[in-house]
Amino acid sequence: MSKSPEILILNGPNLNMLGIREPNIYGYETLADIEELCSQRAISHGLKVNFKQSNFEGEIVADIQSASGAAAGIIINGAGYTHTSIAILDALKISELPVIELHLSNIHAREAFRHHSYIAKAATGIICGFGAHGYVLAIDAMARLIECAD
Ligand code: CA2
Repeated sequence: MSKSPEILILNGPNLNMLGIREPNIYGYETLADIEELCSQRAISHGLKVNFKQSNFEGEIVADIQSASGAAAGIIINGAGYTHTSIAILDALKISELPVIELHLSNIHAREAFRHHSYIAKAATGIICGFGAHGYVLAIDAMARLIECAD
């Protein structure tokens, strides 16, 4: 039996606090709840997920570099680094993998500094504003992208 293709799901700084603070913006689900949601959805597409969170920019860059050859695509909620990190943008471009940018909140309905995303320049598409369900939507979209790439 052939191995299930892997999707790397990256979560940036402070997302380890989900479900603990600011549920009015980010919802009540914890990151562990979201990981479980993702694993189940991936299985339904014959995929598996490598689900990670880091508070460190360099670690996220290293994870993206490791994905080349190992993962079929990257879903990334870069959190605060979305709006600041050229290093993460460069790593995503270098990977040459399909990328989906994801946010729990609708960043365009929030403060002006959240309206610009560096990650968007490397992304096939962006999902934002659907809370934890956005991760499910992103996996569905990635499954379609990977299928099309075959
Ligand atoms: O909406 C999103 O998913 C964001 O990526 C979340 C980031 C924010 O900087 C982006 O503009 C949009 C913030 C993540 C912080 O996570 C928290 C979790 C619990 C409580 C407070 C913050």
